[in-house]
Amino acid sequence: MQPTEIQRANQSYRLGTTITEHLLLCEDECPAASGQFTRLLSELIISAKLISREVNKAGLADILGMTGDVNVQGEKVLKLDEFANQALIHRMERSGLLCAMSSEENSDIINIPDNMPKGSYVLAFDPLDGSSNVDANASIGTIFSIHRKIEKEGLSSLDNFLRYGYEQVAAGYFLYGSSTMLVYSAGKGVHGFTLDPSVGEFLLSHQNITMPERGAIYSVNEGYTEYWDERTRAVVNYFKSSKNERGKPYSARYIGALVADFHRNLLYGGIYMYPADSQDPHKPHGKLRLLCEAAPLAFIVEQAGGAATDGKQRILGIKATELHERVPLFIGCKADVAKATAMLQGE
Ligand code: AHM
Ligand code: MG
Repeated sequence: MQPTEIQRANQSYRLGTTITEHLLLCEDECPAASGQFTRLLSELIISAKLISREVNKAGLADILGMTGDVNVQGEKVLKLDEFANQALIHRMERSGLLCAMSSEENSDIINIPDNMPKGSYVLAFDPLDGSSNVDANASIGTIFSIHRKIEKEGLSSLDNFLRYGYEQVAAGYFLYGSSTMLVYSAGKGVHGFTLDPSVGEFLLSHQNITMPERGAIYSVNEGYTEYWDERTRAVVNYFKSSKNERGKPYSARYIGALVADFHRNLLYGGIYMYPADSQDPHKPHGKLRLLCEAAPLAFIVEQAGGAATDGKQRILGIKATELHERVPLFIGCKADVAKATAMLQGE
């Protein structure tokens, strides 16, 4: 009898296909691969393990009074999001794999110092997405987007970031939840790995993740209803009053951490929405950043058979015009996103 997908996943997890083995296998299938991409992901993984370690003891540190500005040794204690940002910058700038970085936490591009070796990739990241959830012990994550450097005379570092999302060579996220996970795509499907703390390795736990055509969950912060335009309200009302494919109402689920809301919908099927707040002068284009949030998750969702739009166009078809550009985001199962887009267009 052939094993089911779940049996295969369990077996692969128990027998321990590590992320490194997985990446090396992928390299073997691509003769042009130089190993640089594998090294880049490995550096990200080490950074994420450090972040995961700090996230896991965040509550404890608080109880022990270690989250003030200065700890008992007189050392400055970093807030978790600052720690995550610095952990990533510190490792990645020494990796020799990048020509520049951009972080949600830094207003400008982070150039690789002159005394460090440079590489041919460009990295954008949100070091700790959903960090306002830390004190409540809810899931948070790190999102990353990787582009290849454009080899052309006279280009500025900024030109390497102001690109189309479809040009990404890979994207993914680390989720610090009940377990720590890595979900990534390099353009050949979406794969999930779970950190096994006893062996200190990410093991393949979710091979080839795919989304159903329609979901059963809608995720949006409805507290902002008064800021939305009529069409956006109609879209949310549609999901509240429709039945899913099993004839049941959609469920509302909203953690308030994009990466955690996205991950649940990726696995269970659903749509996440952060619309433009047309009545809120602070968020006319919504809240989420194109380069380090919307585009990498759009890359993943499309690889899993889903879709992502800003209500007018495919997120991956938007060319960024500024580093911290914000976009409305409707992301999830293909049919749900298509319905939302059609309604937003007045169809
Ligand atoms: P952050 O990157 O500063 O954490 O902000 C983005 C977060 C997303 O993770 C989440 O989906 C959203 O903000 C929640 O915003 P709101 O509280 O407005 O619903
Ligand atoms: Mg974020």
